[in-house]
Amino acid sequence: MTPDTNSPNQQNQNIESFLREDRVFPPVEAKELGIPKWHVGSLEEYRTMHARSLEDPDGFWSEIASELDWMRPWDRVLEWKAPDARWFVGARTNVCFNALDRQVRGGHGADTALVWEGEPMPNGKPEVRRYTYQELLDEVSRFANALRNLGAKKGDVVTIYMGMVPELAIALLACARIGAVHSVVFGGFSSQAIVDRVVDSSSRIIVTQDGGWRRGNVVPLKENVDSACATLSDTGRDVNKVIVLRRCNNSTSWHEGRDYYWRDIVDVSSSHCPAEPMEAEDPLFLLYTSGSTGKPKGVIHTTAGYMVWTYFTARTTFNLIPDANQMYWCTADIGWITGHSYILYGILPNRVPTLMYEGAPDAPSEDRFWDIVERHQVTHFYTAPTAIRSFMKWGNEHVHAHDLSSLQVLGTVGEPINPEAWSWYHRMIGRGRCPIVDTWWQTETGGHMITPLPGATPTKPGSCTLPMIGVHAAVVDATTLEDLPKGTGGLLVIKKPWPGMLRGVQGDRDRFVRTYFDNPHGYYVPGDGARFDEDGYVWIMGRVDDVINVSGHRIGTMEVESALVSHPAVVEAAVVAMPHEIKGTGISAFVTLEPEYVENLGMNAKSLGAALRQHVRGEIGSFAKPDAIRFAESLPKTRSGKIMRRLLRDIAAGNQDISQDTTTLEDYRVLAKLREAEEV
Ligand code: 6R9
Repeated sequence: MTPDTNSPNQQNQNIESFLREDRVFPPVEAKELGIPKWHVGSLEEYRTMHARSLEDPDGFWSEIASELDWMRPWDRVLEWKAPDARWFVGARTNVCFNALDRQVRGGHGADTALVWEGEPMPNGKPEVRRYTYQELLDEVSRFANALRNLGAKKGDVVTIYMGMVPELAIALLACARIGAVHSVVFGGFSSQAIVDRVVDSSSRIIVTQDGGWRRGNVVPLKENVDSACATLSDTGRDVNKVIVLRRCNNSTSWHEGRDYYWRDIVDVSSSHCPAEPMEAEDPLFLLYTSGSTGKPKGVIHTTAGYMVWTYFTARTTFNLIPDANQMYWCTADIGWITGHSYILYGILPNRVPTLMYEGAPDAPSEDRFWDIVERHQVTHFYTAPTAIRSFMKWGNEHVHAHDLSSLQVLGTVGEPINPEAWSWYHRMIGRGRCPIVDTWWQTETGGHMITPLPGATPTKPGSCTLPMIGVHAAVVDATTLEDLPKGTGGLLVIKKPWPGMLRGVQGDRDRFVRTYFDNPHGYYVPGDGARFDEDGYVWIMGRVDDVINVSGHRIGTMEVESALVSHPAVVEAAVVAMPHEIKGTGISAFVTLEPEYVENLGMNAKSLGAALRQHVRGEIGSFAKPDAIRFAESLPKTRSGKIMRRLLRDIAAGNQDISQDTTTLEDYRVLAKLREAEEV
């Protein structure tokens, strides 16, 4: 029997697991899990491959790339002039071709490519759609032709703002097919976020839905697009075409000549659409992500390197094997990089079916995920630590109600996983046997950078273990950039280029160079702190910049601050991270108010707090709402006027004893007042 974490001893077990972070879980035999083989079957094999990938990148990546289909071979594997890397120089290929046509041509057109499950359960039954590679190819080709008929050309940016429906996957692949650059805006973002991204990328076409399902409610996607378009048109940035998929049948307004129903344009389009031969370094997509300053930046990924990197990392990290009855499920939204790389681009070329689920993990009940695992016989389950902490809280009975014995490999991504959550995942979901791959990577890295390999790497709860094959990771001193000895925390850097690395920031060369490569060696600097332990295992210590990682979603403190300050009541705002039981990290805001709001604050603090949260939701999206707000007379600042965030972090965390150096504080009273301020 699996031990029960909800037992009265849970408290002790938790403490114990904290103290026992040195536990090591060796890999299990592939046979024991019903897997034909491990691609990388021992630590030694991993080390050999890792060494070779760094010593002979040309030879190594040529071999991997040769497994895929090319319309023209490369002349050179890599050209590197920091910070610019060009991979597979001279080659032509198409990512959509490698995801779909390749499988159809290989005689696998009738195999399952994509399984989709909707959130609502009409009459208690799940709504499931299955696409074979041939069917998906037909749908993608139709939509690609429809896009072309509406004027989309190679190089045009197509904005996609949808829920998790199969047509979202189809839209991305169709863009890739014709060489249009997709820019997916997560469906949880506000209309203002759409405006910012459309303007920054000069996009003229938006693909959306009438509405998206979320916990039984309709998210008004088309309405948000309409108000974004209205704002855009006020500034003379008209969006020419809006394609609308019907999903919820909610009523929406209609703009004749601009709006088109998905079905109307797809049904009249041919399913014949040859894949556009793309240059290796042609952009594949933009994906906006938060940074420490200003507006989110559009990370640019290109064609060949990203394709090879996601294909290789997906296969190696998850041990994907075609024809082995695998069913791979990543619970992320395609609106984030995890969905781009590990629902679609990395999985489809590996010819393992990918499962997509539309809704929330607790809709209609808290066992929904386990119900899906059981019914679809899921073998690979990839999720975020935040989700795992929610499952723990919801109780083990939801897990016990289902047979999860199909599971082979478990994964986590997005934030550090605490050892208790790791242990629970391992015991309750993995039956104490399934390997857990804790994958560290970023929007900018395209794919996994530091991760265990399930058949090779002994795991330690809380460590993302060893650098991926092809990755030269180091921990250096932030000022000298010298390698630090094992055990010492410092700045994580990647010393050499890898195929999936970002190639730029949309429209901002300077920001690209400054943010990631601001050092004489051309090291890539991800913005995370880390340390190596005595076995060379990496322990991520969190962001070193002003980025907060909430439930695995990156949010810039500046973004939330500017959203708050744009509210009429707010004079000044400072936003810091605070510990949060489920989200890992929450958002804590300190706000000073206009005088007329200060007067009646006593009575209205709660409602003003609610209004500010609503305002942030409108400016960015629901997930950026502060968890705690404190109203203050003033904020602690240095003599040069810098807000002292470290002090605020201490107050937000509820640390009573603030022992940090406060001698530069302009006004000591400010601190005392802040500590007394009530949290709303
Ligand atoms: C894929 C993704 C990237 C940031 C990254 C780091 C944090 C991601 C992690 C992790 C510890 C892991 N992060 N995976 N921290 N362990 N396994 O999440 O991309 O949204 O760009 O976030 O997330 O801080 O810098 P992205």
